[in-house]
This record gives sequence, structure tokens and C-alpha cells, in this order.
Amino acid sequence: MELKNKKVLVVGLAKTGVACARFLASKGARVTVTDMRSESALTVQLAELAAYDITSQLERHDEATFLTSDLIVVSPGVPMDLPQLVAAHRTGREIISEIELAARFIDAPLAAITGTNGKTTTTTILGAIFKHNGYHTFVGGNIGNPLIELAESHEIYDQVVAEISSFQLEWITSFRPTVAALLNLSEDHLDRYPDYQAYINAKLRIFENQTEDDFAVVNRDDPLVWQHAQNLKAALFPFSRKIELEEGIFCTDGVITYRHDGHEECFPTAAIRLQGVHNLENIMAAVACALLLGCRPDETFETILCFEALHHRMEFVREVNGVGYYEDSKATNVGSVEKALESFTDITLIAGGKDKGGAYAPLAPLIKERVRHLVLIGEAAERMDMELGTLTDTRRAVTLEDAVSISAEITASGGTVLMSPACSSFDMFRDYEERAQRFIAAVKAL
Ligand code: UMA
Ligand code: ADP
Repeated sequence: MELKNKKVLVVGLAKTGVACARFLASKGARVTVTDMRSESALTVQLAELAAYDITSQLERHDEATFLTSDLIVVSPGVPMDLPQLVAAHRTGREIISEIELAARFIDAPLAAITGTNGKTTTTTILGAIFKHNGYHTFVGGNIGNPLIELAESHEIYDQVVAEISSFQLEWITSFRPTVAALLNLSEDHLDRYPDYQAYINAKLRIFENQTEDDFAVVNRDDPLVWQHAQNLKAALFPFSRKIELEEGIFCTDGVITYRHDGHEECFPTAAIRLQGVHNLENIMAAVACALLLGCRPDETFETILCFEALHHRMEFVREVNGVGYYEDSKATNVGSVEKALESFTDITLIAGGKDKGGAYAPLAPLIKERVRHLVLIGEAAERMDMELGTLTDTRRAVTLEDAVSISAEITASGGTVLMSPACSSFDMFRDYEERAQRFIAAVKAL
């Protein structure tokens, strides 16, 4: 892709925008960056670009600049219906996402992981497997470090593992993973998409440019995933924890079996440290990607055995007066909270936060069955109360610290206090990590 002297506009100046601007400038493009935030809010980002000849247009998106750019590179946080993008699209400007730009400069095999939940866990497991197999491996994408940093590094990698969000897939044209995994689908990000199907369609674009030489690793047990997998061009490689498969990876009677082209590998699960049925799915997806991309079974299994849970995903904090406290701050949608509720009985659930627009009602059966007390916080509290409040003893708390002290008072010995919010954190916290730290501090102070 020739970038020299091209007029390129980078939309959004956070992690992605900074890395893209640097990369594009280093390739000789004439770069303009635009962000709705002010110069004072962007001092760190602007300082990172100080050494480059880059024009900035801040606190505004100037439509004229969009309409006169040769190429527009969009950050994931910028919605597709931004009027200036719509206008530029209408006049035939080339608009791409950062992963599309990055992929055009990646030669190594690309394993791309998407799904509503489990992306970070699966991406991290797969990266660890590749590294343990001796491959020089880049792990990036939605997990935190933009994929374009790989292109910027000029290093030669053997394997690339990318966590991919629906936002990043919105402006792809040729992004083509060698192996793409779709872990599961449930409602999320309905504050960004007009409806659930639009979110699903964005996710499915991960398979769009694959051919029969590539693989689609898909969850056989998720009806929506399986339904949408039927018309893919790539070779289907399903995973299941319920049924035996001729081709694919499945778990029955405590053994994971991988079957591909008449060849079989078996891994007993008893000594695996990572707990929870959802993590078994993440493990199977990661193992499938790894073996399809040439990893050795022994090294792959060794990695799985040693892998520990990531922070803020159903993490045990402490026991106080016979009550276990668990922190699941990364559970920002109903699908992930379901998995947390399936893991305990006699639960005091602390939930709520920034409402993402999906229904909370799918939690009703598990709330009725397992949640003795529901303590609601944040902007979503009212709607959650309306949808779930009649199902169990339900209270409201103003702060997370209040929610923890109320939970401590009402939870009997033997019970579990679980913070699994089903919402994002941005109404009360900087991010899910700050929410986690505040919960941990409050529990430690009990
Ligand atoms: N902005 C505008 N105009 C707009 C909207 C936003 O100028 O109309 C600006 C904002 O002021 C801000 C920038 O655009 O300065 C936002 O960029 P960004 O949100 O894309 O932030 P990055 O730091 O580049 O982070 C992005 C991903 N963010 C999102 O998808 C929202 C990060 O995923 C990802 O780790 C990073 O790229 C590297 O690839 C975060 C995330 O929350 C963790 N992802 C969602 C999720 O996991 O649920 C999808
Ligand atoms: P993502 O990157 O997709 O947000 P994470 O691995 O960070 O996924 O996990 C986010 C939340 O989802 C955590 O609460 C975790 O316990 C839960 N989770 C992890 N894997 C799965 C899965 N396969 N299905 C459902 N929930 C999951």
C-alpha cells in the first residue's frame, strides 16, 4: 500500500489514533488528526506526536477535511454514523479501520478472536501457547495495544494473535485472518448499534474475506453462532463441550479431543487450573487455533495446564465472616454475568453501572434461582430494578463502597458476595480496572 504524500485523516486521538498517526507519518503520508477533545485534554497524545510533522484539528470534526482526504483511518471508539464519516463515505472517500490498515502490512499468519465474551482470555491463552512453542509472537488489538504497533515495529513475527471487537470490524475491506474464532454471541453495545442484529453483523465481518484455505473456529453449542456459521467460505472448525465431533474440538468425560483431517489429540482436563465451563470453551478455542496453526500438542497442553485466570474476571478477593467476596468487574454484559451466576449459589449480587441498552431480563431465571439479595448501583439501577427487582430482595446503593457494606450486613455465612455489574463502568469510574480496585479496597476494609 503506497502512503507516500497521501492526504490521510486519522479520526480519534487516543491509543489507536496516536499509533496510526505515527505509523502513517513514518511512511511519508501527510497526516491530519482530528478529535472532539480539546488540546488541554490531549496533552499526552500530542506530546507523543511532537516529533512528527502532523496537523491537528481538535474540538471539532471539520467536514471539509473529511471530504478532501485520500484516506480516512477511524478509531474504534468513533461511531460509524458520525455525520462527517457518512458524508465522506457518500462521496467515495476510502475509509478504513486501524486493523484494516495494520493487516495490509502484516505477513505472518493471523489468528483473530472475537465474540461477546472471553476474547481477552482466549487471546491471552493463544499468545502464551505460541510463545511456549517457540514462536516470536505479537499479541494485540482490542486487548489494549493497537495492531498497527506491529507494523510500526518493523520486527518479523512468526505468529500474530489479535483480539478483535465489533467496532474494529466496522470499516474493514480486506482484513483476512488465517484462523478466525467466534466464541459466543449475546446482547452488548446496544448503545452503539441500532439493534442486536447490527451488532451480530459487525462481528460476523471477521469471516468476510476468508477463503476455503482459512479456518473459522466457532462455538457449536451457541445456537446463534452455529446458525450464522453455516454460510461461511472458510473451513468450519467447531468446538463443543456437549457433543462429539468428527472434525473439530470437543470435551466429553473430562477429556478434550482435537480431531482434524483424521488425526486425533487428547488432553485430560482434571489438572487444568482455569475454572468454569466458559473457560473450558476459551481453552478449546485457543487450542484449536494453535494446533491449526502448527503448534505442537505437548507444548500446547503444558501451557494450558499452567494458565491462571486473568484479573477482574470472577476473581476471589477475600473471605469475611464465612462469606466469600468475588470481583468480576470485566463482566459488562448479561452473557458474562450469566456465567458468573452459574458458578455460585446463595449469592448477593452487586450490579449496575453505565447502561448499554440491552435487556436485563435474560438474567431472571438465574436471579430467581441463585440470587438472595440484589444490590444495585449506577445509572442502570432504575431499569435493572424494573426488570429484575421483583424477583428477589433488591436494594439500591449510592456508591460501590455503600453496596459492599450493605452486602456485608445482609449476607449470611456460607453465602457469596459477587460484583458482576452487567454494565460498563464509565458512569462512576475511569474504567473497569478502577471499579475493580475500589471494590477490592472496600472488601479489604471490612
Ligand atoms: N472521539 C472523537 N469523535 C467521536 C468519538 C470519539 O473524536 O465521535 C475520540 C475521543 O475523544 C477519543 C478517541 O476518539 O480521544 C477514542 O478512541 P478509542 O475509543 O477508539 O480509544 P483507543 O484508546 O484508541 O482504544 C481503542 C479501543 N476502544 C474502544 O473500542 C472504545 C480499545 O478497546 C482498544 O484496546 C484500543 O483501541 C487498542 O486497539 C477498549 C474497549 O473498551 C478496551 N473496547 C470495547 C470492549 O472491549 O467492549 C469494544
Ligand atoms: P472479553 O475480552 O470478551 O470482554 P474476557 O476474557 O475479558 O472477555 O472476560 C470478560 C467477562 O466475561 C468476565 O466476566 C469473564 O468471567 C466472562 N467470560 C470469559 N469467557 C467467557 C465465555 N466464553 N463466555 C461467557 N463469559 C465469559
